[in-house]
Amino acid sequence: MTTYNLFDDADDAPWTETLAPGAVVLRRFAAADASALLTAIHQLTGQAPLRHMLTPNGFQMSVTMSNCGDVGWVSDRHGYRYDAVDPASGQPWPALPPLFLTLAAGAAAAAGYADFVPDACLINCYLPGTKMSLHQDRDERDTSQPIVSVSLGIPATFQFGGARRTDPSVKVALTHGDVVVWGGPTRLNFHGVLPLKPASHAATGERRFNLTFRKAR
Ligand code: MD6
Ligand code: FE
Repeated sequence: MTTYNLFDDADDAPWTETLAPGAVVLRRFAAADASALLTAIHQLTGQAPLRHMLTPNGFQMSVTMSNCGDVGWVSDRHGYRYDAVDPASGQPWPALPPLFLTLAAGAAAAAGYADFVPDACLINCYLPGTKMSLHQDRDERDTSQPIVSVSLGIPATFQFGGARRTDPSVKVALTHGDVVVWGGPTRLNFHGVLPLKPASHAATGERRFNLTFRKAR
């Protein structure tokens, strides 16, 4: 099993890779904030615990999820939606920490999307073997705004396709501190995460966290 050290991924200055017009990977963009982000994730998921949501078909997702922000992304037998309340507790989701807002706005600006003000952050936790099937992010009211997606911990292979499920896709390895910004002509492209390989990272153990920031409302 590969073990990733704290600074394996943080030595280089950030650089940008283009996936498609409108979609970029900002390599290591969040590396300097990683430990503060993980502290915040620990605190947020203490208030609104990570849980397996159900798909509308009744299958349990392999990735565990929580949210912070004005609204959170929820999936259950009724479908997918944004809800101001955590259905597990009946309480509002925790607020977006200021660091999350500045990081998301900074990443969006670096990708060419000015004035990004997210109102929702989905927190995903992957263990080795878990995955996210090919999907579109289309539950947000305002698809003129990009999505900012932060990867922390063990690596994952991100699959990025086209506007149709059957379009060819490219695979991109995402590691600790990488940020994907997704918008414009690719905002509704299909994408997913392949099953994670067993690995360990000094900052997260055998886990990958992904934060996806959206303007949902
Ligand atoms: C993940 N990400 O990286 C899952 N969606 O764990 C997503 O589903 C995603 O990274 C929209 C835009 C960027 C993403
Ligand atoms: Fe997505």
